[in-house]
Amino acid sequence: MKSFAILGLAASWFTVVQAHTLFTTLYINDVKQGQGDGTCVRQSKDLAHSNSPIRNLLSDDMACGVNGTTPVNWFCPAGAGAKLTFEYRLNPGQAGQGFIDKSHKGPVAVYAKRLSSLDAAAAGPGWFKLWGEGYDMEADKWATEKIIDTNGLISIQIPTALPAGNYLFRPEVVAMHNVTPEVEPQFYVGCAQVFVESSVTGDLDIPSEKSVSIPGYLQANDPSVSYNIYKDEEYADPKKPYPMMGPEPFVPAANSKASSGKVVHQTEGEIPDSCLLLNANWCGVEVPSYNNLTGCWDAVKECWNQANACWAELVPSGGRNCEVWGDKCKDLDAHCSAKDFNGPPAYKLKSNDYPAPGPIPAALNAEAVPQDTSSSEVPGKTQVIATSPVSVTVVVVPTPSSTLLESIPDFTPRPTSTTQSSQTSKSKPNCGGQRRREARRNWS
Ligand SMILES: [Cu+2]
Repeated sequence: MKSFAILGLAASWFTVVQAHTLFTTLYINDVKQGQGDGTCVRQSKDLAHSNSPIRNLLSDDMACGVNGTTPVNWFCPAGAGAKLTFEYRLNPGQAGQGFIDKSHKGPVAVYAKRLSSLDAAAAGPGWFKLWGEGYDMEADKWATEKIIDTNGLISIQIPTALPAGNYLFRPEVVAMHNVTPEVEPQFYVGCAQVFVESSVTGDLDIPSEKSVSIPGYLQANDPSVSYNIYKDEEYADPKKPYPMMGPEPFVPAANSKASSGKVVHQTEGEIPDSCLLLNANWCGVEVPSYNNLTGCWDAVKECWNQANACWAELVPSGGRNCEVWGDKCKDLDAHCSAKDFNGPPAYKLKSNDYPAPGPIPAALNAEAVPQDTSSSEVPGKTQVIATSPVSVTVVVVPTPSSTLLESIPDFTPRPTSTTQSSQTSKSKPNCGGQRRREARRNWS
């Protein structure tokens, strides 16, 4: 019964067939965040239309996509000057099928907003652009075509002078192919939740002309919105330059006075240490220890409860690790059903991750990051990551992570009877928090 219900759910995220796109996966310094996909990423809860565009310029969905005003559980930590990479997928639940249909030509940009709290509003004022590109007349390429070349991966560098705190980073892909006076472009936007760890503290002062409200920053009759790629570009002679959407990018200036000298670390919204396996923003935790059949059944029940919670939180990027978790529950299940109860089965959890669709590209805004010659702390754009005083290796699970969990040793000792003993009471089912915590310590 249970397996049947889960299979039904599992099938539903494969039904997206349109040639659109969705931001599913965040990388920090070339390392995929979390396991499965979608850790620290806000995705639509409408699985069947998850890669559909937003067309209403005045909708709150313009900020972080459908359901994007609701935060997800965690903020991924990134050091000052870290590289963020956003992976877009044509088919959100299946990697490697491309970025977007090639007919979908238009500009690409990345915006950011500092949040005053974990659940501060995404929609509204406070957004600024980090980088953007429209139509490159010299190369005769739209920004979307360049992102097709990088397999749907868009990288930017976090400006080194950005004060520490919680941020939304918002990639924006726009398709202009349908634009007419009556039809607005298609917007494919999403948000990554990131805590920027930095020794720079204090206010973020964005010049008013570079600080925008989303929605509100674009109007239907803006030249950037109503541009007709066929009339103005393909069939015009000479071609009409594309006026880029939105404000000019903002790069906060380095200010040595703003640096406290001490790196501010994350204190809320972190991925808990107790997480054994992640799928997007769900995590499985250790089930209670047991040493008899009753306890075994309780552990199985708890295991399935967690698996059901994983499926209930299913995101468009899929539930591959919900399956992994459910498979482990099946192991437990079979074990309890055994004629001779033999204690918990061996512990083996292996995250089921897609590899990146291609090499992680360089940051597109690299040359916009200013050099600060007055401070030795921020040595300049090419060295920022390597010599930053901020640790940028605060990473939950490297990718591909498939071997890491597997390498965690099996649980021992296995109890051989149902009687209480000091040895058997230490035995746990297949979900071992301590070992995972140790493993994570070793990785960082
Ligand atoms: Cu489309």
